[in-house]
Amino acid sequence: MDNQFLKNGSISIHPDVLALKDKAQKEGLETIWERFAAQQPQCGFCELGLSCRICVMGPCRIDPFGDGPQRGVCGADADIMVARNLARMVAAGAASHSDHGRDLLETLLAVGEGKAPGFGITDQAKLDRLAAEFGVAGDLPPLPKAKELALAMMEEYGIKKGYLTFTRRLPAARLEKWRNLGIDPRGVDWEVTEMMHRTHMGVDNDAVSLLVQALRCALADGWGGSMIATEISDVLFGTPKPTASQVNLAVLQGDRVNLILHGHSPLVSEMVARAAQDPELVARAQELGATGINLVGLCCTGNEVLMRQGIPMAGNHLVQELALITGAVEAMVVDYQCIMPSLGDLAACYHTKFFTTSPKAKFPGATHLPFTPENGAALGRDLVAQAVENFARRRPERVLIPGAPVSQVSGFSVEVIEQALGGTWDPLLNAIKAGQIRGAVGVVGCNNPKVIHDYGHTTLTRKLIENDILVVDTGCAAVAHAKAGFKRPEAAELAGPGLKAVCQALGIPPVLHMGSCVDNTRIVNLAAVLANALGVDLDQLPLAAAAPEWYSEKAATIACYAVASGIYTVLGVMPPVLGSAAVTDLLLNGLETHLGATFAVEPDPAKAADLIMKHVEGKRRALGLEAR
Ligand code: SF4
Ligand code: MSK
Repeated sequence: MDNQFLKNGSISIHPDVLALKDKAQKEGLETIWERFAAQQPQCGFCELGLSCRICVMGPCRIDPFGDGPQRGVCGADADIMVARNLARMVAAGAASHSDHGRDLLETLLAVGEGKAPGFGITDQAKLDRLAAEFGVAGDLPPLPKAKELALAMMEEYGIKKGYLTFTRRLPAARLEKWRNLGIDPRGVDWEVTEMMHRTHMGVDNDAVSLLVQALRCALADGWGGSMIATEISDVLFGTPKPTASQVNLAVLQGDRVNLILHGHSPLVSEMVARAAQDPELVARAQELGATGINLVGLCCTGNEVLMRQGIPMAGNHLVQELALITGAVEAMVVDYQCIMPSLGDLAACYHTKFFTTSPKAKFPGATHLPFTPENGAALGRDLVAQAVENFARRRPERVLIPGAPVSQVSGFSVEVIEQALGGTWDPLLNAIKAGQIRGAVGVVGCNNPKVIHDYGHTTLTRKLIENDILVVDTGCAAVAHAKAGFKRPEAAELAGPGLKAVCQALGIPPVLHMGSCVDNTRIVNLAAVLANALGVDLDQLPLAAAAPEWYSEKAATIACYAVASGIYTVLGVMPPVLGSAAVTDLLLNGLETHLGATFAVEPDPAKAADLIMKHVEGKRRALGLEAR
């Protein structure tokens, strides 16, 4: 893999990131980039997927050049090893998202039972729609209805007879493809457990069979656990609407108490957001010399509160350590996923308090204050109060907040896009048919120190919008795009003439923010809505997905459910599969016949844009639309 950071030392396209990296160096502090360099050269067997430590007869490795061992101790060959490793990545990603979804359900259940003070039903219309979808009696009052819906959705996790309820949102042709391949997802936990079982030593030893189950497991996430997380977050906290806010490290403020919300779940962060408006706490902050309390987000918890509350976004994955290195953070509150284990040590180098709040996620150097639906409101207040009291310990001479905030508009849920179009999908479909908008692409996923920070996202997206392709985004990619200014309505000027005209007519930017990692389900939902409106399957639409800087197991799962849903997906970082020609070929070519979509891998984002544009034009041609 071509490693730009190791080649020329570039770490990021952003001056504020570079300024804080310099500060870290001057202060003798290590960040992800030093640790990444210290790991070089990374293990070649592992990079190819040719190492295995599934059992203690190993660890084993296979020599890709053929001079050394060609089988593990148990007899597993390269195909089995690579397929098992990839399948376990997908299972871990599905488990992570879906467990997040389960936490939302536990809270919805507690709300329904009157045991979660501070929480309530914010989007009653969505509760009603979901209740109807899950067969809950329509005439129940809100709280019993919430309880019954939570219980019905919990069934989606178990040994469900029949297939996951949300899959009914898809065209019949897609479900038939899944049935033919044997990948219609059953219970979420069932698919994850079966994946772990099959990859135990001596169970499923056929690479194709393993990968087919990996797709099924990913679908149980995309059309199960993750979709539950998205939908129930909307019920509890509101379906996102276009909200003006700001992005950059400079959303931290020198004269206010700064509290960062980091991770993925909205449960604690929503309670913190409410507590931060408590006049008593604001008055106490002022008594201590601050002008107020400033909440900011990071990563996907940041996306959750950005979309619903307009809380500004400090940055994405690679920025989390640098946010503490500003020296201006009174408290960082985390839940789970993508939180670096280094943060506790780093916080201790400053006055920053580092709080963990999930009973599932403890960290070194953290103060652990576990969340429950019952204690959420009180916990939110306690966290803000502790941040406020910590303001007095800040050392102004160690503070550096570089750069300036960039404005952005976020929060384009499927419901809001439909409303903006006048309650019908026709204007969007007509713009696509007329070629004003060539197609749409979800640019999603993480940062990875193997790629210059945000270079992949911004280069790819700039080229797509210049060529009249509408971009929707989530996760860390969304932060990169916002920092680049793509999420201001004025960014329509950056788009090609067709897309620019549509954006200007609707007053929207050419890059629409659809949320956090679990909210990739909004993107596949949107694809299903458009496919249903046109009476075609998803793979026939001029759509694609890309994850130019992905790093996580969850991203691998998202990519798998996107492809299995019929969406061509381009990865910017090679997954560890090159050790098996059979697995690589299956992913790049073999899925097309069965699913109408494949993976591609292209580290150069400009070339990735070319691949996507070619794909989009090919789909247009096949639909009988004008094509370039
Ligand atoms: Fe080695 Fe097989 Fe055990 Fe893997 S499962 S560690 S290849 S013996
Ligand atoms: S936070 S999974 S680095 S997008 Fe969702 Fe960002 Fe990727 Fe985590």
